[in-house]
Amino acid sequence: MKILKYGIGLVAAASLMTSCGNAGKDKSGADGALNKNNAEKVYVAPGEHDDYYAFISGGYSGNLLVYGLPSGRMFKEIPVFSQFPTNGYGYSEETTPMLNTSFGFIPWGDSHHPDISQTEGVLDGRWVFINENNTPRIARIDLETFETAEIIEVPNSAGNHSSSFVTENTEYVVAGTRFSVPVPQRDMSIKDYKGEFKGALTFIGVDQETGGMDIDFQLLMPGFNYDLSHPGRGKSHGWFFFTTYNTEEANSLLEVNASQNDKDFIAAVNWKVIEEYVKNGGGTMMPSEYAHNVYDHHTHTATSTMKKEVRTINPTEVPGAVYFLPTPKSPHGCDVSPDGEYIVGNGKLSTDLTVHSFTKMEEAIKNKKFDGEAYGIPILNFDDIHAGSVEKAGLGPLHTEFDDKGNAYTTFFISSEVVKWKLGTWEVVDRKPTYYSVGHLTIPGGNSRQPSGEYMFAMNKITKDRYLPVGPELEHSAQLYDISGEKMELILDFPTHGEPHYAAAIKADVIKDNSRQIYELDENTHKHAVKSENETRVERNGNEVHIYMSTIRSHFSPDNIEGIKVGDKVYFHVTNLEQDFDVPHGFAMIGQKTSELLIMPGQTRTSVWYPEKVGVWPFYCTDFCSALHQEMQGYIRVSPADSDIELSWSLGED
Ligand code: K7E
Ligand code: CUA
Repeated sequence: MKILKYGIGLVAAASLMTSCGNAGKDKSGADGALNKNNAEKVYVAPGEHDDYYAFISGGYSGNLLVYGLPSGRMFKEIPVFSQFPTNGYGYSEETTPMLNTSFGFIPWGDSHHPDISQTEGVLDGRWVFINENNTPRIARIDLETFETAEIIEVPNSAGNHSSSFVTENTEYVVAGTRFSVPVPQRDMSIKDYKGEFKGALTFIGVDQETGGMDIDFQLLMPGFNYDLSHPGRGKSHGWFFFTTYNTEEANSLLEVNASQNDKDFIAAVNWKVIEEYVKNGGGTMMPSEYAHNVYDHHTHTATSTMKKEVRTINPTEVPGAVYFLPTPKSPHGCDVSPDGEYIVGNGKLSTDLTVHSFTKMEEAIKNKKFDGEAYGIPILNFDDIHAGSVEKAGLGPLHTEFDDKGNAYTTFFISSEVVKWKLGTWEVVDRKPTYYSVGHLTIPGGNSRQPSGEYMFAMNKITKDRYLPVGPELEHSAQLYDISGEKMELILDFPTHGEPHYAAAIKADVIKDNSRQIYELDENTHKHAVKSENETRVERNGNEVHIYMSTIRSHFSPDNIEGIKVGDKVYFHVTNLEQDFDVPHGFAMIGQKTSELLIMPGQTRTSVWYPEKVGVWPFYCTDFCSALHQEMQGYIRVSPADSDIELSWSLGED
């Protein structure tokens, strides 16, 4: 008995290894080799800069990570949907409005797909957008400041997953719902899902001057799951494509019940037609509540506005707006080739990759060759639009990116590999293992007319033995491949943070010279800013005390404050008077129940403190800013609530 058990264990272990894609194999062989030549390819000498920025989703960290390629070095974590005590985002009075929603303040988010703004189908490096899946929102990050500039909530959506992809001129950033829900929300039986729930596809207009976002319209689609999306480009500009699964409209045990249909759909949406319809007054304004949060880098303050209605569109009322392209089976990724001709749908439960032809699709639509309809939306005939299939390419296909030479690269989760294949001939050119269980992959410019042909990196879901063990969970692992030759070459492993669902990457040259070094003190219009130490002061208004404080190497002004009482509400308004690149100061107060502040040169930040204990309490600078950083400190005297100690403050007096 014992021996038999042992035998089974071995078999199970062996099959686990294969499902992890050649685990442990090839580490020093030709395939996964890190020979000297490859090491040089990723070597960025001390003081030198990387060639690319990669913006890697932080997944359940809610944030966005900035990396350099080819080195794989992490440069910054940009807080987006989550509180970030490292710099006070979501804690300071100025930034908490960024996390406001129709559900109130939400401290956390689940970010998935960053996408960089485009002009004429080419990445322009103005902004990067990213979606929040859980409490549906889209954020815009300014690539001059590398700060979150705006967050808009998406109403009538749930599991904001087929997001946030931009059209060729950033006319729209598009957000599709993964979960269909009652629209508007109401109390009803879950069992009545079928035919009653709706899937909202939201088109958010982007102001080309300011980047400001506003929902133009929401398409209320049948109650499927809308998983991923990509814009048309070139000849298919004006269209947007969304993969669907659960066209069965099951509401329980989806792993079985949503895998019944042999084919689900890619929904092809002609947004130009809908735009016209809207221009002519089409659509219905629906009462709806959603937050719109905007950060102003002159006032250094965010404001949150609650919007009250949204324009909804019934797709059956707009002729030519939406068609369904049958696609095998529960597709995940939905990717469009650089020329806009091919739409790739990867059925997770199919071994073949399905490629649709945009030209054929247009032709079939023109000839009205339909194969029935679903909820009034015409279904095209699979054979009429099918460009070709990559057959038996691997197991569990997920996402596809493209290079500049007519090749496509698809990730396979189950067989744990990236497969390179040719557009048009559909032949497999190369395959390389990834370690392990790859999700998305990124080629710089992959979602544009001009992808790069230098690097591809795979973002893996499982890390296992790739790094030194650090307990039960490891950071996810990314792998960088040189794709300049016929065969892909693995050249670097690097850890990511959170879950790197997707990444957007761009040539560093496009953005690095625009990156801001300081905020001009002259342009600081924060209502509690001080422009010099002469303006620093303390004011009492009943129980509220406002401390107008400044920082400069290496002191706070004022640094001694008396007359604060238990029961007060104390506001620290701290302005950093520095006008030098990379000289922030920090501010931390003993016992304060919020994070520190990290204040950039020329910026003002506020935190609130409720003094609870009588005594003399210190505060200090948290960022080692100068040789005398340790001297950068101060004291606050807290007296009993009924004390009559006068408010006073000083700097450099005995
Ligand atoms: Cu992780 Cu794009 Cu959210 Cu696929 S998604 S893997
Ligand atoms: Cu200022 Cu340390």
